[in-house]
Amino acid sequence: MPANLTPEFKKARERFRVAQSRQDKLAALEEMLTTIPKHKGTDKMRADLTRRIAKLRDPQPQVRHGKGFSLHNIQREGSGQAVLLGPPNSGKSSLLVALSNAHPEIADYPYSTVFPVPGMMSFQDVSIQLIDLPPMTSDYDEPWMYNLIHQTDLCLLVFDGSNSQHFTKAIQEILSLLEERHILLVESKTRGEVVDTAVHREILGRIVLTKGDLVDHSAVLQKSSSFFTTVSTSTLTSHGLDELRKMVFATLNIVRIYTKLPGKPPDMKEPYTLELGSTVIDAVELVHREFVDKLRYVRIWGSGKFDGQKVPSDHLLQDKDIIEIHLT
Ligand SMILES: Nc1nc2c(ncn2[C@@H]2O[C@H](COP(=O)(O)OP(=O)(O)OP(=O)(O)O)[C@@H](O)[C@H]2O)c(=O)[nH]1
Ligand SMILES: [Mg+2]
Repeated sequence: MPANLTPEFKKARERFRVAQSRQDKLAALEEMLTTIPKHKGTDKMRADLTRRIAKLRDPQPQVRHGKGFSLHNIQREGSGQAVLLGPPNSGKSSLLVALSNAHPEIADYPYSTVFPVPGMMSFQDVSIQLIDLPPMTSDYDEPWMYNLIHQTDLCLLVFDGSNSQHFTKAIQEILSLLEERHILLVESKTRGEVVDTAVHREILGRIVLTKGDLVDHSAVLQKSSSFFTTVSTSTLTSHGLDELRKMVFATLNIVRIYTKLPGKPPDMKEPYTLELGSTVIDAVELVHREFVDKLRYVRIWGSGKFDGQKVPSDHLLQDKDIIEIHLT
């Protein structure tokens, strides 16, 4: 299958070829990964790009503080992103370890995390990026943390559930720090609603209570549920971790779409992912930008339709729909 590389991809590849610094190389590779068409013909190239990016991103100590290189910028990956935010020692890094492939430092002393650490969490057949953050308190917060939160899809507020008498004060402290920086955590966002007012940026919020192995969480659950939907967990026993994965996926409103060729079974290995409310034409564009102009019709399986029914391009997609794209 031809790769059908886009002009943007080719430009990024040229930038990579001439890049001297590690930062420029990384930026060019990341651009290549975002502009490369996503289909079977580019599977190997995408895997190779991902490997090279990971290698460049894992900085050696001597280049860590290299000029212009920032450890605070995290490139988005996967079908959605959530940050782990909370007071010191609440168990954020432990959650990242339990849920992903990342290895942040875990310690019994506070402020053990200094830099953001990304990790990929699997849920069924999608990957969601989690970012472990340093603790946030009125004595310790840094502008880059708010920048990251500003751009994320979901804020997981992580609290030590064994510390129930301080819960309300602890959450109010974090919510007001966020509000001072014009970030408003919300239980849900309605599509079409104006979410970025001049005053606030709305970000989805959920609460994760940790250390459920130490005490019963029911008292603190009562308090936390009046703020946001809450999951009670323990990384020691793995209690609640499956529920947490499920909650993150459900909150991100991701729609998975599989593709098939006429007369062939669908490719169920790696879905394309879009946000809830996306239409058939959005999926076609994601499969290949050039397909939009060449589109004749799309047949769909799922969506409460007859199998293989032709649907208009503004048809709303549902999770796990299978589409068959017919071009002119
Ligand atoms: N018993 C128990 N201990 C936990 C659990 N999760 C974390 N811990 C302990 O709590 C301490 C803090 O854990 P971390 O994951 O480093 O907490 P953190 O929120 O990342 O801490 P900072 O980065 O310093 O803010 C460590 O000693 C962990 O072993 C849990 O579910 N049960
Ligand atoms: Mg930590």
